[in-house]
Amino acid sequence: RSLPSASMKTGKQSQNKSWPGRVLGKWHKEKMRQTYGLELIASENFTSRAVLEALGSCMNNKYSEGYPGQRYYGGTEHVDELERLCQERALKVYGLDPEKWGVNVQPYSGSPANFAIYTAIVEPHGRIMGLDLPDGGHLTHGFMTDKKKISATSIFFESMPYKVNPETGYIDYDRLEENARLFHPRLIIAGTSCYSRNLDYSRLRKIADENGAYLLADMAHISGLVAAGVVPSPFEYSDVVSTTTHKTLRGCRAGVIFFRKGVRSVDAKTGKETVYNLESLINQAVFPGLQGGPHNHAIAGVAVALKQALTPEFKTYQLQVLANCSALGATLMEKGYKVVTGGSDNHLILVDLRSNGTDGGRAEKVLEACAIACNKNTCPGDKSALRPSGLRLGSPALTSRGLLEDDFHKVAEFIHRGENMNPKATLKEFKDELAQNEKYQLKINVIRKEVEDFAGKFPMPGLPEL
Ligand SMILES: *Cc1c(COP(=O)(O)O)cnc(C)c1O
Ligand SMILES: *[C@@H]1O[C@H](CO)[C@@H](O)[C@H](O)[C@H]1NC(C)=O
Ligand SMILES: *[C@@H]1O[C@H](CO)[C@@H](O)[C@H](O)[C@H]1NC(C)=O
Ligand SMILES: CC(=O)N[C@H]1CO[C@H](CO)[C@@H](O)[C@@H]1O
Ligand SMILES: CC(=O)N[C@H]1CO[C@H](CO)[C@@H](O)[C@@H]1O
Repeated sequence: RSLPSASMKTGKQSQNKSWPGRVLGKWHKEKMRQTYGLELIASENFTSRAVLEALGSCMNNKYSEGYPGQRYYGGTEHVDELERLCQERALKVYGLDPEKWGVNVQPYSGSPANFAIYTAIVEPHGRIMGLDLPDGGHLTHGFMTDKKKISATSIFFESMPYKVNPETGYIDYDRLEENARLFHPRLIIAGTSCYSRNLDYSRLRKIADENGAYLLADMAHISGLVAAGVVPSPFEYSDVVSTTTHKTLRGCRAGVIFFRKGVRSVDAKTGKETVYNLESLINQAVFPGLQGGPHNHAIAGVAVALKQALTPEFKTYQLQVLANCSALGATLMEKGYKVVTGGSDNHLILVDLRSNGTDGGRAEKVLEACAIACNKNTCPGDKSALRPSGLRLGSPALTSRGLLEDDFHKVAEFIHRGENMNPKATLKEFKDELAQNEKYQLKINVIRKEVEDFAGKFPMPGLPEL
């Protein structure tokens, strides 16, 4: 490997003159960071060369407002074919019958997909219930604080969050059930960004039914695991399913919405059938409701990623993601760290650092200095969302680089060494220390160098020449 080490102090670029000019541009340093760092951010992954080629293709150039067969532009015969192929593959990956499920592959990303669903099936200021952000939910599930409505999903819709039990870290379904009876939501959202356990979809379905609410499963984080059949699928219980395509699914950045078709319910007394009309509501909400021209290059990238998701290698990968995640959690617990809920059913763990006299913010920074990327996260029971006490660690990205269980033991070792360099100081004091104290810098750099040497041994998927 001839790539230079991405030194933290200088961030020096490659001086290799024969390297194509474009890589001396802005993203060269980012490439170095990705190649020589340990990527443990649970929502990230390394997509494939084929997906990146699709993204960089001429599909980027084409305007095609509308849907296949009904466009507002000419010259769309090939993008029509592409979008139909992407739809077919999306249904196939999740084993869905096209008579019962439809799909929209145009959302630009996960957040716009969710907003489109709300505008489609919840009237303005209608009520939604999602897992609270500090408890592992997503911003777009109606996040607000006591001072301010933060997400547009809490400004344009009325949000009442549900929570995890602060003692156990598991979702408090009983309380959700009680609150739903009082709040009468139009929509319940089952989906998480930082929750290491499987969701009880059947319980959520029951709560939704009791209130005549729709159930939306936002499987953004776990859609690759669901595709491989290694975690429970939400489809059986949901009316609508949304996902991103760039997390465990390992495609490019985009969003997809699945919706039910056909009979929604049958009246027990009269036998009268109610049918879903989600197809037109959701398609219209995406375009022309919220978006203009679809990103055809992204749809191409998603179609490629979905094809890859149908391979046996993809299933092997997802099983390894689970195995590596539990190996990481097990090693950290052996070292005495507290892992929320005591483990994981999926690709991520949440480490509670409160007993360590530190917090997630400082831990994130010290690990960043050691070339380990992860993110701070609130833990169940945290008093302030501004000073989260946990660290979210995920296995998908490093598993894509070929790390196996033993390698993850080493990753845990690096985390532990980095963590032990975490001074009992404020974030600002720590940053000053890092900037000014040479002895401290040297100690950190020893770890960083070892991390870079270790990470550099694993090939980086994608376009190595770019
Ligand atoms: C990541 C995520 C999203 C949003 O995805 P973006 O592509 O970042 O907009 C939505 N919901 C959940 C649960 C997520 O984890
Ligand atoms: C410089 O870049 C070229 C082009 O990718 C590569 O083949 C070569 O090995 C690099 N040389 C050094 C010294 O890094
Ligand atoms: C954090 O906790 C672990 C496990 O008890 C311990 O090994 C480590 O030294 C602690 N680190 C700090 C900075 O307290
Ligand atoms: C070990 C492993 O899963 N390797 C895969 C990593 O991801 C790329 C695509 O992003 C695949 O091509 C590799 O097979
Ligand atoms: C602790 C743990 O879950 N270890 C697993 C790690 O991954 C391998 C598969 O590669 C499993 O066999 C282990 O059980």
